[in-house]
This record gives sequence, C-alpha cells and structure tokens, in this order.
Amino acid sequence: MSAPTLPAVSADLARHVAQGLRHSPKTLSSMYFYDDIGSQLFQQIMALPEYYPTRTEFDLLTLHQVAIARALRPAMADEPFFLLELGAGDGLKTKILLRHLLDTGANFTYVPVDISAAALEGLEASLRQELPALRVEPQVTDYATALTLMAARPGRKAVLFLGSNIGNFLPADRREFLSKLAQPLTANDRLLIGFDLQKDPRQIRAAYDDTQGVTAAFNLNLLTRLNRELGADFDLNYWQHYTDYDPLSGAVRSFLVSTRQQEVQIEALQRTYAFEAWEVIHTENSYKFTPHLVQELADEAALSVQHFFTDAQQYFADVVLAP
Ligand code: AVI
Repeated sequence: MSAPTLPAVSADLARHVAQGLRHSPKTLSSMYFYDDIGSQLFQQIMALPEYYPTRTEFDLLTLHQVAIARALRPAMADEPFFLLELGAGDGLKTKILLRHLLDTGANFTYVPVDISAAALEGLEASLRQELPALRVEPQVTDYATALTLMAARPGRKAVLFLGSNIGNFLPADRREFLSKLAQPLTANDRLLIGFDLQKDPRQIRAAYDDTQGVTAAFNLNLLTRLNRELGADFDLNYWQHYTDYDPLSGAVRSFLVSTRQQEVQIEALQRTYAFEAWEVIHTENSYKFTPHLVQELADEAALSVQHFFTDAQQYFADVVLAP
C-alpha cells in the first residue's frame, strides 16, 4: 500500500513527526499546536485566571503606549513605515498601539503575520470594524517566510513579537532567530519583543496547568491533529497533559504522557510507533527570562536595548531593540 498524497502543510507535519518520533525522548514541536482548533483553544488560555502573561502585557502596553509608540515610529510624523507583527493572533494587545498611532497621525501599514488563516481573518474583520482607517496587509505564513518577506520590502519597519512567543524557542534557536530577525533591519528600524519574566515558580507552573483543563486540551489537540491530518490512531483516553517548571533553566516544559503501553499507527508515515507506559512526548518549552538574560540575548544578536518597559509587579517586559 502506498502512502496517501498529502497537502503541503500536512507533508511538512509528516516530515516533522517522522523526525520527532525518532528522537529520544520523543518530541513534537509546539509550532503545530496552532491549527484552527488549537488557535481557538489558545484564545481561551489567554483569558484564563491562571494565565497571567496576556493580561499583564495588555496592562503594560496600556500604561506605556505613548512611550512605546514614540520609540517605534519615525521621528518625522508623516514618514511612512511598516508595523509588522509576527504571530499576531487576535491582535487584542496590538490594538492599543494601533489606535494610539492612528490617533496621533502616524503614516503606517500594519502587516499581521500568523500561521492560522482563521485567526487572521478574524483579526482583519475586527480591525475593519474597530479601526476602519487602518491600512492592513495580513500574511498567512510562518515566521521564517515572514522574515524573508520583510527583508524584501524597502522602507522603515517596526517589528513586533509580543506575548513571550520568543520563550517557545530553545536557547540556541532563539539566538539564531533573533540574529536572523536583526539582519535585514537598518539603523532606524525597531523591534519590540515581549518577554515573560521569572517569578514565583508556583505561579508560573499554574499558568500551564489550569484547573479548567484548557491547556491540557490545547496540548492533546496535537494528537487529534495527527489523527485527522496524518491518519494516526492516537486514542486520547490513554494520553495525559503534564507540565513542569525548572527555575534553574527558566523553562516550562510540557509533555504528552502515554498512560499505558500502546502502539500507534500513522498511516501517512506507513509506520507503527510503540510507547511504553508513562513514556512522554515533549511538546513545548516556554522559557522565562531575567533582565540580565534579555541583555545577553540582545548582545548576541548585535542589538541594543533602547527601552525596557515593565509592569508594576515586574511580571513581564516589552523591550525595544535597535540594530
Ligand atoms: C504562545 N506562547 C507564548 C504560549 C506560552 O506561554 O508559551 C503558548 C502556551 N502554551 C501553553 N499555554 C500557553
């Protein structure tokens, strides 16, 4: 029997799964959490009482909007620029800045980038309603393609990478990503990056293991996706969500745990995978930072820290960087 022909996105997924399940421990990337259901579940996570990062960053942007907008836009009021946002999602936080920039006469085009078409359609519709004067050019693509796209565009840019998305990279990948992001920028371009800061370890852990089980559903949805897109037969009755926080490395690590010995077939890979009882698949890292780590990261990417905005409790930081 030959493997079924897959659409391009699923072919990428198939390659990734084949590689990740060969690893020890078995690994799948959190990048694949965000199908349309995963994106909806992430919207729910952001509203959870335990998940402090989103509302903290929202309050921080509200508090510092004037100073942040001033740091991002060109000094000449009518000089055009692009405001490119990687991983825009529902844009709820960004709307604070967009509204302020429009109110103060900034001449800019907003380019939200996301891998979920549904999330971007929702964002565009809400922007048309709430900010009809805004010029929007949504791009459904991954970060790597967005970076190439950005490099090809002449003109000044401010690039937003909010929500501590940077925390989902492993340290080496994070350094490489930031260096690549910095490369096409010229002296007057700016980056605004959100970093979740280290704090009470219990509070961090709780943010990734909420009592309503939404984060568990978000993690487990990855298996549902493999069932649907790759013809896998993961039985969700025998998989659990587990997460821990290591204050030494600053990493929250999330896992899918096989609660019994089992075999799973993946039709698209024409393979059967064996899982021991309590064997895990590592699915996500969410790193937490200190101001010192942020400075170190900026130095490594040859960027300078222009402003370090934080909230009263110092839970989160939005940092303006320049080449
Ligand atoms: C998108 N990213 C920054 C979230 C985080 O906090 O790592 C994804 C997430 N995973 C579980 N809860 C939220």
